[in-house]
Amino acid sequence: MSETKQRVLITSALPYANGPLHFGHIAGAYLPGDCYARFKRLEGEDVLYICGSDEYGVAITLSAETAKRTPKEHVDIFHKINKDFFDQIGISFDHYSRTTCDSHQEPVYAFFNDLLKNGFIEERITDQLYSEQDERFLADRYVVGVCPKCHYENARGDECGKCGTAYEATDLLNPRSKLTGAPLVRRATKHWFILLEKLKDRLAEWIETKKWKPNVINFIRQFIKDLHARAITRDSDWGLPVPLEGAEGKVLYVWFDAPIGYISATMEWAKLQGDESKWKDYWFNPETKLVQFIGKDNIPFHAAIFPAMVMGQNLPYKLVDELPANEFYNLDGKQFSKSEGWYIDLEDFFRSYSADQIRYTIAANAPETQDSEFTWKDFQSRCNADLLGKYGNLVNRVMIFAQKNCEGKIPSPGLLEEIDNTFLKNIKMLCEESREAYDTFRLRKASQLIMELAQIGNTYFDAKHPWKDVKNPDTFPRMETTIFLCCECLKALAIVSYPIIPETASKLWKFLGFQSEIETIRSKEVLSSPLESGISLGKSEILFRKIEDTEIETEMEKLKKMSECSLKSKSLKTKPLEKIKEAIDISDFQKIDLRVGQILEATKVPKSKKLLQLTVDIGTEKRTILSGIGNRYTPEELISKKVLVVANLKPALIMGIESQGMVIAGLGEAGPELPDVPDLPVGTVVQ
Ligand code: B3M
Ligand code: ZN
Repeated sequence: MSETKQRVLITSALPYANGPLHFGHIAGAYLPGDCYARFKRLEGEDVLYICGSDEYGVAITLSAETAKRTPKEHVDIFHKINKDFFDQIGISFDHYSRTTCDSHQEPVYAFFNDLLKNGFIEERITDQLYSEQDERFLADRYVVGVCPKCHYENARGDECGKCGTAYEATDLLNPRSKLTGAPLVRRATKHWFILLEKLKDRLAEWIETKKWKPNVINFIRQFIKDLHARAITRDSDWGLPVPLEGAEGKVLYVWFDAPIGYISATMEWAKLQGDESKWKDYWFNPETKLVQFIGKDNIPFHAAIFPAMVMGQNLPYKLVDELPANEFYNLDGKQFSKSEGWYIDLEDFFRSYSADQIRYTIAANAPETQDSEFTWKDFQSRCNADLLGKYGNLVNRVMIFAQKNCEGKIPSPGLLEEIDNTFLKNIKMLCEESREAYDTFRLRKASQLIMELAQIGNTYFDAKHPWKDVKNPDTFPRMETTIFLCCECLKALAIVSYPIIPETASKLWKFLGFQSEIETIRSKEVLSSPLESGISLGKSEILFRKIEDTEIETEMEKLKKMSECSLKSKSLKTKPLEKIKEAIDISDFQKIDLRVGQILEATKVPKSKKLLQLTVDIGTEKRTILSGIGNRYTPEELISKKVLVVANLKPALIMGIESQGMVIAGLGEAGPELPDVPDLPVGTVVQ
């Protein structure tokens, strides 16, 4: 039978090799990618599942610097740690590469040169953020500041962690160094820009052909409308050097080279297969289905910027067909964070629990349409109530019964009653529904269907009471029919659950007496042909152990302690908080006239280190106010900033200038910090 196989090229976002991965990452881009790859392999498609470490960029140099390592030492460590973690949790990449691999530079330079030749890359002199204190330009990740869009205080230099807006570091308000807190100034330097606006129309047309999640499409539509030129080079010595003369000290921006990492990883895979050009069968084949699994924070680059890069170069690379983007998966309400002690020690975890237990827990609660979270209680109940109580229970009772009463073989079915036919029909229906769920990236649904399948098996077993039938020669054949159909149900269960809990499904497959490995079968064929009677069943064992309440309490206690310890060690580093001052009457408070003002002018007060003379519009009038914030803010960055002003403070003469009020500030790590009031109009009375 000659079947045409569909080529399916699957990728998961290339994780930065700058820190250990955790279950949050697994839930976003890796478990969903792996389940899809496993599902498609069983469907008999020609699957290639590619990933690798993202090793360039300032995210790496920054954490290497903090860890006092060279970037290369740093990525070598985390590439290995992350690769091992993927193995441990059963992510079945066909190849896991890294962007520092030999095959990477060539396709990246080809992209760059084509885009340059085709007029999509342009050299420009622009202002970049420069630290006078460190005497160097600081790339985006070294910069923090106020988001220009939502005014989030601690926005990163490349995109806002709160509202998700992507921008240039120079767009940030009040930019400062992430490492030292030093204020940054703008300074002119040369960089290369990709002229994304030239590809806007093509992108806009292309995106309308996609049937992705509405939130992705809506976000991208807007994103494309706002597309503008973006710098694709950085001042750094870690990264691929810009392949042009006069570009010393400049490297390609990590988001320019990283998505090409999917291609170079495939090239490396082909080389390892001994067929150097085999990667073209996937990337240059219009029939290939390219499915890219990512977390929601990576949407703009996969849905607009990288596709634009592909459109602007000359080779016939595939554009992404499906972009399953997932929301975030947290740990008990907060993001996983090693530095805050809010994480699960993976070594400990895998000593006590299995990969399938965590895979199932994540899948059953996958962050598909909204953020979701891991809690120890939920983990316990998924493992005990579902995996053990439904799945394990069915397998166990059928296997034990068949060993004892059917000579350890698959019995022959007799005449089918209505209950049997209904059971078969329901098995078939659930298999079809689960196919549909996997095919449309709905792991929550697929997990539910697995348990439904196990449950109809349990209900059927109870309803047919084979333990009674076995005792009477007249009903003995009826018992055999029951067990035969229960084995059919187990076969379907193994296939349907394999993408999510592959280790367990493989065991179950062997219990049923199959000699083949489950990953090599064709699900359609196996599901449409009945089991062979008389085949000896394999030796079965308990699939899941019960997780006791005491274990979960210990885990929860451990998590609490780790986070308290890290809080304590943090607060030791910062100074103790001041005591609350003596109580005052509301009338005392109401005497203070607090208003929102906007700084119109700012100049240094001669001979003073920290005093700035500000002209502040407080709605009713303009005031001259002196403020001791000159160590923390440059005059330029204060222009148009909104501030809180004590408007009825008696004027005071400071260094010969009359100050007509006071600007409110709190003492932060880097000096006095102005509280942010972006959303209140000038003149608003604050009370
Ligand atoms: N390394 C960002 C991230 O890990 C980035 C993804 C690259 S995919 C080409 O979130
Ligand atoms: Zn924002």
